[in-house]
Amino acid sequence: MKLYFHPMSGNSRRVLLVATHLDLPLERVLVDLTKGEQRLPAHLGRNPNGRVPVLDDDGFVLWESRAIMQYLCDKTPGQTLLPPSSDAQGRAEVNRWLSWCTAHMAPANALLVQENFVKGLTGRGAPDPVEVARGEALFHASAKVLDTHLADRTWVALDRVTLADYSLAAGFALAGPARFPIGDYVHLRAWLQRVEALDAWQRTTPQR
Ligand SMILES: N[C@@H](CCC(=O)N[C@@H](CS)C(=O)NCC(=O)O)C(=O)O
Repeated sequence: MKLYFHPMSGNSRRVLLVATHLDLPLERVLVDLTKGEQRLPAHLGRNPNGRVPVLDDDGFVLWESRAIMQYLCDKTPGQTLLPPSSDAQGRAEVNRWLSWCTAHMAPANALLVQENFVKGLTGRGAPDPVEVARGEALFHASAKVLDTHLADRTWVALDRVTLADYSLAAGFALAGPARFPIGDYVHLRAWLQRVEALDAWQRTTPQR
């Protein structure tokens, strides 16, 4: 299986975390976002959205990071990151947080990453204070929900590491350089430290 990715992309990291956790070998193919390679015809042929990650499993091409995470689990007998459909409630619990990540936490993270990190990296000028304020307001609204949820639990869904943890934590990989206002969220920070201590996190940390 090939993964078209970029090392600083949180959406790519999400897939790498799951593949590493499941011990699935992925051939990594760099799409250099800083050079605009995601908009070249070759990549648009793989993903008309012009984004990474994209998985190619022997000609089956799949985009959208959380769909790829679930596909990798469904291909792996005995895995524990996503309950089987026979455990409807367990699976729904994980899917709840995957959907929430897509709809709420990830857009807040992405806005701050764009303004406070990507703009500088790609020479597109200073952060726009209006957009940063919008990103911070979105961030606080969602971080508060996650922090409260994590006050009395170790992992986001169920009693073990699941796709919910990897999906959400990947969005925090650039929390420092993108200046996420994370300081007050003690439960969220403690959970992030637990994820960062996992072997899959250590083995997918990009080398700068
Ligand atoms: N919803 C998509 C989002 C993918 C996405 O936004 N990827 C970013 C990198 S983290 C990208 O390719 N950006 C390129 C661009 O916007 O030109 C997913 O979960 O895979």
